[in-house]
Order: sequence, then structure tokens, then C-alpha cells
Amino acid sequence: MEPRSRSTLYLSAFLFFVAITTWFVLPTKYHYDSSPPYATESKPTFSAPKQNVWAELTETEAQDIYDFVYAQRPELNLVHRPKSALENSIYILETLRPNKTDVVPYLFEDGKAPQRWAKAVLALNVDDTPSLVYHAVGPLPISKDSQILPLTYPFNSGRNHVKSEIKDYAAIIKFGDQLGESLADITQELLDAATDPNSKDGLMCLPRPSRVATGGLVLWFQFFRPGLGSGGRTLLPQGVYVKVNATSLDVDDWTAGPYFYNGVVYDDVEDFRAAIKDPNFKKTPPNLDGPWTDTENFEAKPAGRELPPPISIQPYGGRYKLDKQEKFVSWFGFEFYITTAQATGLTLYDIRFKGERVMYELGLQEAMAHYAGDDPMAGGQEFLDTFFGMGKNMYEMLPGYDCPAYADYMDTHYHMAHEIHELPNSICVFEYTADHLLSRHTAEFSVTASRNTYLVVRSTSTVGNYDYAIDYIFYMDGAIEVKVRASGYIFAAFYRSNKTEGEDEYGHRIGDAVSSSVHDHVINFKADLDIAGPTNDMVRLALEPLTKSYNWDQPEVKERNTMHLVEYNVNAETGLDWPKNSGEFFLVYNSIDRNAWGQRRGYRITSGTGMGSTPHLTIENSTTLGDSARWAEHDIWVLRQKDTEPRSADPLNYMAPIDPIINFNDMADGESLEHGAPDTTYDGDLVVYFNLGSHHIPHSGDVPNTLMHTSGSSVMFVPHNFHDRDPSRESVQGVRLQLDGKRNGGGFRGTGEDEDEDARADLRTRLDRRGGKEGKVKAKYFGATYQESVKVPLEAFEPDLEKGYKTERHEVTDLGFNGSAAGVWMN
Ligand SMILES: *[C@@H]1O[C@H](CO)[C@@H](O)[C@H](O)[C@H]1NC(C)=O
Ligand SMILES: *[C@@H]1O[C@H](CO)[C@@H](O)[C@H](O)[C@H]1NC(C)=O
Ligand SMILES: *[C@@H]1O[C@H](CO)[C@@H](O)[C@H](O)[C@H]1NC(C)=O
Ligand SMILES: *[C@@H]1O[C@H](CO)[C@@H](O)[C@H](O)[C@H]1NC(C)=O
Ligand SMILES: *[C@@H]1O[C@H](CO)[C@@H](O)[C@H](O)[C@H]1NC(C)=O
Ligand SMILES: [Cu+2]
Repeated sequence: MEPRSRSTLYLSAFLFFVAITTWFVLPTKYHYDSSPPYATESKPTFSAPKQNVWAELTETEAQDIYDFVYAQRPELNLVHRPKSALENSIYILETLRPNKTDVVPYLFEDGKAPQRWAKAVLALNVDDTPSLVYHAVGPLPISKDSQILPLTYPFNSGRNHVKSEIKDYAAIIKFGDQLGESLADITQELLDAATDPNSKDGLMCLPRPSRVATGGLVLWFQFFRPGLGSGGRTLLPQGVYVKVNATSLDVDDWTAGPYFYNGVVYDDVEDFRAAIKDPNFKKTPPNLDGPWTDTENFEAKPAGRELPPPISIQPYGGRYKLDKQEKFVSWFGFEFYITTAQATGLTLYDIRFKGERVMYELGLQEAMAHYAGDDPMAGGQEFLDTFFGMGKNMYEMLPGYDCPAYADYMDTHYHMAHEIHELPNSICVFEYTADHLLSRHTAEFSVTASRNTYLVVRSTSTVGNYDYAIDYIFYMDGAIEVKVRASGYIFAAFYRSNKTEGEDEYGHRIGDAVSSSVHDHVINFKADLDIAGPTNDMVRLALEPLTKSYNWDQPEVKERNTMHLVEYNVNAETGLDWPKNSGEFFLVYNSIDRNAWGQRRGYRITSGTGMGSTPHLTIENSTTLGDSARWAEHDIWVLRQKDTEPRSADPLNYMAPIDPIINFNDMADGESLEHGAPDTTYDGDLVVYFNLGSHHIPHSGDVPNTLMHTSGSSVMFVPHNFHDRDPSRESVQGVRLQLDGKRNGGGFRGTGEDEDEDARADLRTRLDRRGGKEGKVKAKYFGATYQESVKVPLEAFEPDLEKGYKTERHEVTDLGFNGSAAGVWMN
């Protein structure tokens, strides 16, 4: 790995916080696990029941694969670290996740572990065009039986490669620098600055690539101020745009122009220069950097800021079990494995609740941000963030801030361009007790309350300007929530002051010369539901208005306006949108299993605890996206499970939107979901894809950064007749206060002398009788309580971040092709 310089800027923020040591009285018993929250050694006592067959490649495996591929493919002249896109190399190396068909016998039928294979993305120069080519290498460990095969089965295009029109990323950046420098007179006049990529005040001239239907590559360059202090460059677009015809593979053939400024298109640079010299030329104010882009205010002293806020502690230790080696988690009946991939970050596998299957797989597929606007940058801008790597950009968590100080952390590793990269403490696992209850009830002589404690698995991916915090949350009733919150800098548009009509058509003005730039975030997840087993049905259970005459209503009420349940089967693969007025329940039922009441055992899929219903893409048939992200067009999809359709998207779709390597339309193609006789070819195993995200209309409060509560969205999977009763009753912790009742009634009976014998007998089996006469209230706890005072070490609420933070430099992507799935060019 490269040597890295320590970023002191990042940590200095925390020096401001005043640590206050708190001593609780009577530290008679010291339960607190005082190992630092960054400790990586796993508790040796717990191990996963099976091997994590989805686990990322080990360093040894990767090394063996590199050696094998170099030896087997000498004709490719593979280099370790390419200096240009025309050198051949093994770009990405990671686990090729085994087919579900091969894993299920291992997990559930004592079958043998599936073969282990690797996925290698080779960066190859094919006919002088850089291409990324998927291969499968295996079985592992490398032996005489191992092979290198083209990997095509996961891609419904039938191809295993995508061509890159970006032959030479460094040349594009250099072209932009030179273009910017050649326009120094213009930028001085309009923006009061010149292009200088090496100066902290110099402009940058950066491209938005776009592949046009005619087959050519067009780059729209725009000037940006660098925003070095904060990283806030995306708030600083400058409103001067240049189109570059980059169709030719030879950069010397590229041509610049037309130019766009203040709503006017100029054919070439001479027209532009002439117009500027015209006394009637209308300038629009530039978008200058300043304290407004700073993320922190270290100076503000409103009342209250001198004290730190309340935080959560965990004095007696966690109740989950973690096998860090196998990345296996067990908590109050939930069990699952975790793995990671460079493109998609975390995926959870084999999620069970109280021994029963709930999901085979749950994980991110793609994260899109799609913009709109009347300028050449915002008007065609769209990001598919797996291309930049939602896993590769999963940076270290800040203990005490990203996750509670007591959280457990796991590292991730990935293999790229013949290097192993470590992302330390990039996954955290912790329990948290909400500030609100899971259940409560007050009766005449009693009150009962159950705490809402849940388990969170969290990671944060920073893709350029945006940070996505992704949570998988497990609740004691068997519910599972997937939640995404985003923060960071919006990608703003330049605001032209000559706008007169429609000035708020694509966002709000949020500064002197900056518009908030409306965009849709649509973030796709896969949930391979196996509700009590793989054979499932999906239904829409609708609550519909009804006008009906009931015989018991006669003669007074001839017809009653009321409502009732109507069930609709989902018989074929389709996309669904959240119903109006939440008027339908989307349910996945086991096809055979019933609960004690004869009801099909199921889970409901519902929009969860976010800013409202989770959205899909507003745009129909997006010009920019082509066929690269058709999953964004509805909220929920239900499809047949197939080994040949492991994912809804591929990162390389970003490079070939018109002819993507995976076209989701061809996956969701209306195949029947009916199963059993007479058609026995389909076993009823279905997969759900769902979208999180937001229609983001940023406003003045998104500056400097978008806030996590306004960007939050979630989908929940909630048991629906899955059990006979609420299973959380066995797990929750709470209290029942029994008041000194003197008579029957009130929901729970009192203990008065006037009760008849039967009622008293019943009561004795349910409650301890109140003891002596000393108090009026008896508190009866279910689950353990805190028993003694504890001494809480400072680390438990204010981790020493200067000591614990391991990362020395974040290799955050610049949203260019360099460092994306399209290649990395070390120079
Ligand atoms: C996984 O399934 C696909 C599609 O059936 C098949 O082509 C491939 O060989 C399988 N992989 C392994 C390792 O068996
Ligand atoms: C591309 O990224 C690599 C790795 O971060 C870096 O060393 C190199 O300087 C970058 N090249 C350009 C042209 O930005
Ligand atoms: C772009 O440049 C190519 C040559 O590199 C040329 O063939 C093509 O006509 C140009 N396109 C336009 C729209 O000028
Ligand atoms: C202002 O912008 C509009 C397009 O939004 C353009 O048609 C017009 O020519 C511009 N006016 C000036 C004076 O730049
Ligand atoms: C989108 O494409 C579909 C299928 O070709 C078509 O039916 C629909 O009218 C299109 N909508 C728009 C707005 O282009
Ligand atoms: Cu946004």
C-alpha cells in the first residue's frame, strides 16, 4: 500500500468537545468491558455454525489467483499496476458468490460446501479500445483443476465485457486543464480567476461524460472553484460550460465548442470572446467560495453548547454474539452472515429468525442520483454509485459518533490492481434501546412497558460529495428494516441571475449564484425472501371501501358504507408502486406453512420509518439512463429467483447505458410466478427488489450539508401471521407496575379481599401477590435490570478519536472515471 499522510484536519473537529468524566456512586461491581471500542480481536467463545461461503477472498487466495492468471495468460502481458488504460491488468478480484442452488444444500441439508470461485475483472486493450472483461477463476484453492473462464451467466446481455470510451483518463484531465488555461482571459473576465489545478484558489475545468445516441463520446466541461478547505467543490460550479467532441480515441483530434454561458450558446471560442467584448454583454455574478461552505462552526456559543449531549452506554456488555472471522451475528433469535463487495458494500445472507428462514440474501444493488436542469451539467447528470464503489468507499466509522462508543467494529478488505486494501472499522454492530417503547399499556391497577431494543449493522459509503449511511436493523418481533440516510454536499448547479421565468423550475436559489439542483435518489436493494422456506407467494391484500346491506342492520340501515379486505395474487413478475393511501399490504406468504390459526405465514413489505413513502424515479425513460437502471421505475419488484440473475445491476452499466451488460427490463419480463402442478418447473422461490431514496429538492438548509433526517428512507419487512403470537414477548425487557387494587376489573385484576376464589387463583398464577403492607406499588421486571451502580470509563462515552482512528488518508473518489470501476491509472 502507498504511504499515507495523516489528516489532522479531520480530527481537529473533535478537540473542541469537552470531555466530562462522570463517576456514578458506589462502584461496587465493575462490569464494564474496558477494552477500547476499536479492539478487533474477536471473543473466541463464539463461532458461526457454518463457514461463510460468501466471504471476501483472503490475501493468500488473491495472491494464488494472481499468480495463476499471470501464468495461464502470458499472451496478455498482464501488468500489476497499469499506467494507462491500454495496459492489460487484473483490475478487480473478488469472490464470485456461489449459486444459491449450491449453497442451500450446504446450509439446510448437510450437503458439502459449494465450490469457491473468484471473479476477476480484467482490464484489457481489445482492438485499441480499453475494455473490462469479467472472468471466473476457480475452483479455489488453485489446483490443477482450476480454470479461467469467461463469466457470462450473471449478465443477461450475454456479454462478459464492456468497452470503455475513456481510453486515457489522465489525458481527459490534462485536456481540461489545458482547455481551462487557454480560456484564462475569459475566466478572468467572468469568474475573476484562472485555471490552476495546483493552486488552492485556481479554477478546475472538469468533465461530465455523456455517451450520445450517435455513438460518440461528448464531454461537457464546467469550471469549478476547488472548495479545498471543506471538500465542498460540488457547491461551487461556475456557470461556464464547454462541449468537447471526444469521439476520437486520439485526444489530439478532440475539438472544443460550442460554449454555454448565462443561457446563451456560442458556437466557438471566438464568438464567445466577441460577445464578451460587446458593451451589451450581460454578465452574471460568479459563485465564490467562503465560510458558507464550511461544515463546522467551531465558534458558535449558544446556551447549552458548553455541555455535551446525552448518549447511550452499555455497562454490562452486549447481548449479541459475533464471530468476526466468519462475519456471523446472532441476537435474540436472529442469525445471519455478512459479506462485502467493492461495488455494493454489505450483503447479509441466510437471515433466520428463531431458527426459521426469512431471507436468503439482503443487500444493496445500486445507488442512483439523477439530476435535471437547464444547463449542460445538471441537465445530463446522473450517477450510478456502484461504479465508484459503495464497498470500496466504505470508510472508517467514528466511534461515539457514527456508532455508539460501545459498538463492535469489523474491517473490510478488497483486492484491486494487485493490491489488498483495508478499510478498518468500516462495519459496526451494536444494540440500541430506542427512546420510545415497543409496547405499553395502562390498566386500572397496573401499567406495563416493554423497551424497544434493536440490533443495527451499519456502514457508511462516501461517494464523492455524498455520504450514505446504510443500516440493517433487527427488531425483537422479527421485523427487519433497511434504512439509508445521506449527508454531505449536494451537487449544486450554477444559478444565472438573468433567469426571469421558470427560475425555480429545477431547484431553489441557495446562494449568490448557486441553485440547489433537484435530483432523485433511488437506491436499489435485493431481498431474496424465503419466508419459512423458499416456496412463497406474493399477494396484495387491499383494504377497500364497500357498500353493503347486512341482515342484522335491518330495518334501520338499508345499506352501510364500510370497508373490507380483498386479496389479489401477484401471478407474474412485475413492478409495483406503493398504493395510494397505503391501501394495500404487500405480503409474501409461505405457500404451505400455516400458523396455529390456519393462516398463511408471511411477512409484509412496507415503506418504513423515513420521510414518507420511498420513491421511485420521477423521470420516465430517462434519456441519460437508457436501459441501465430500469429497476428505478417502480417501488417494488417481484421476480423469480434464478442463479443466472443474481443482481439487478452491474457497475459497468454506467459505461454502457444504451446497451448495458445487465438490463433489468429483461429480468422483470413478466414470467409467471405460479408454481406447483401442473407446472413443476418453477419452485415458487421469489426475489424482491425494492428502492429506497428520496426526491431531493435541496433548500437553504442543505447548505453546507444535507441532513440525515431529511434524507432518511426505509423499507421494513414485518412479520404478518408469521408466528402464532408476538415473539418479542419472550425477548423484551420491561416492567409491570402492580398497583394496590381492591376489586376486579381494570384490565388486570387487583388483589382486594372481595375477589372470588377463582379470580384469585387465576391471579396467583399470573402475578406475584403484593408482599407486605410496606408499599402501595410493586414493580415486577421481565428480563434483567441494572442492579448496581457502575463506574463508567470516559471511553464509554467519549472515545479518544485521535488514538483510535486508524485511517491516514481517505481515498475518496472524485467522481471521475479514475478510481471508478472503469479503471485506475497510476502515474
Ligand atoms: C452457477 O449457475 C450458473 C447458471 O446456472 C452456471 O452457469 C454456473 O456454472 C454455476 N456456477 C457454479 C460454480 O457451479
Ligand atoms: C488516479 O487515481 C490514482 C489512485 O488514487 C492516483 O494515484 C492518480 O494520480 C490518479 N490519476 C489522475 C489522472 O487523477
Ligand atoms: C466529432 O469528431 C469526429 C472525429 O473525431 C467527427 O467524425 C464527428 O463528425 C464529430 N462530431 C460532431 C457532431 O461534430
Ligand atoms: C438569458 O437566458 C435566456 C435563457 O434562459 C437566454 O435566452 C437569453 O438570451 C439570456 N439573456 C442574456 C442577456 O444573456
Ligand atoms: C417509455 O417507454 C415505454 C415503452 O417503450 C412507452 O410505452 C412509454 O410511452 C414511454 N414514456 C415516455 C414518457 O417516453
Ligand atoms: Cu441529494
